[in-house]
Amino acid sequence: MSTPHHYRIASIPADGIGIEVVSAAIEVVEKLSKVLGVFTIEFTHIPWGTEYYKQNGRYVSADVLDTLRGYDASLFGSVGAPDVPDHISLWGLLLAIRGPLQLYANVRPVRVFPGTTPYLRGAEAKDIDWLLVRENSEGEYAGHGGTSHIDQPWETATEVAIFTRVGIERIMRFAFEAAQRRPRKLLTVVTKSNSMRNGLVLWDKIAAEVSKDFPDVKWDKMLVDAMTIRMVTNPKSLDTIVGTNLHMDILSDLAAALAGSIGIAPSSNLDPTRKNPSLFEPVHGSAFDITGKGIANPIATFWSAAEMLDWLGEPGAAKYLITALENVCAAGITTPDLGGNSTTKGVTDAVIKEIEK
Ligand code: GGG
Repeated sequence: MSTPHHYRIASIPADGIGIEVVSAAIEVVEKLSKVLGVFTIEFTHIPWGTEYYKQNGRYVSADVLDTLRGYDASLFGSVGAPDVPDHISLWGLLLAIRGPLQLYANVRPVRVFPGTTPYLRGAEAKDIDWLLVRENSEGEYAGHGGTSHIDQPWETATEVAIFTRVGIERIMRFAFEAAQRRPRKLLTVVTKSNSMRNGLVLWDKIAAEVSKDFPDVKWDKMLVDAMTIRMVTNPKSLDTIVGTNLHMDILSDLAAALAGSIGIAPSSNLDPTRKNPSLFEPVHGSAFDITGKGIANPIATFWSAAEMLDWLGEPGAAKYLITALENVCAAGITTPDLGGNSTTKGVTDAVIKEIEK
């Protein structure tokens, strides 16, 4: 018998409900490792987040990248606190990791879980089964821009959207490959290349170039405004979707809501070259309105942990975990965001029981 592979994971719960759902996910993954016996796993707590910021004046330690490079992957919770401006917390933590570590592909699968109803008039569960691919290092999130004439009547702020051939080409190729692996082999490229006449025209141009290498993938283009209508009125026509950092940040929240709840939506921040460790996190934020109430939905983080195991080379364990999650949801053991009356602990215990079966 071969020795089980050992994985070292940085756990960064950070803020709000992130702390509750990451600790639940660690419990679940450790149980999975014991029951299956095919891998071992060790989580190391990294205390970055708003409390760290209040004590140290920064959200992450100075050696943030070297620290993360010491692990096989990171499991992240959520960032944001009521008493710190959102742009300080987001740039201090998540964006201090994604860009510099070149985690350029943010992958967000969206489908309707058993026991969950799509939030879409007339839609059936099978109508929503999408793979959203968000460019994760460029656009308005590249960090270019500034403010001048502060507090003057002519105060000016710029947010420069940066798009490079290298950046667009690598995400486009990633998206075509992802679409090619899925049964329908269908890709929609989202831009706004009518009003954004430089960067997003380059997106259209590179999409057409890259498509030549994927003759078996059927692809089309959509402007982001029209795309919101298509997602609501014709969800069946979509499969894999790729777009810019900002557009897909917005569309992935819409997609998660249409599928039933952002509480189940997972996300992988990948470096497809595998030079840097990837980071996995629920799509949702810190949700201070429900923090401490014990009702945060842990499914998005469990599903993100399953995506992490798959990425690390444990597809069997990932599938086993997803099946356990589906069975628990199908049995109606869900938190209030899905219409249930269970708690974070109730769902976690039920998933653990399902894993032990
Ligand atoms: N777990 C994800 C999280 O904390 N999100 C907070 C947020 O504001 N995210 C924006 C983004 O994903 O770019």
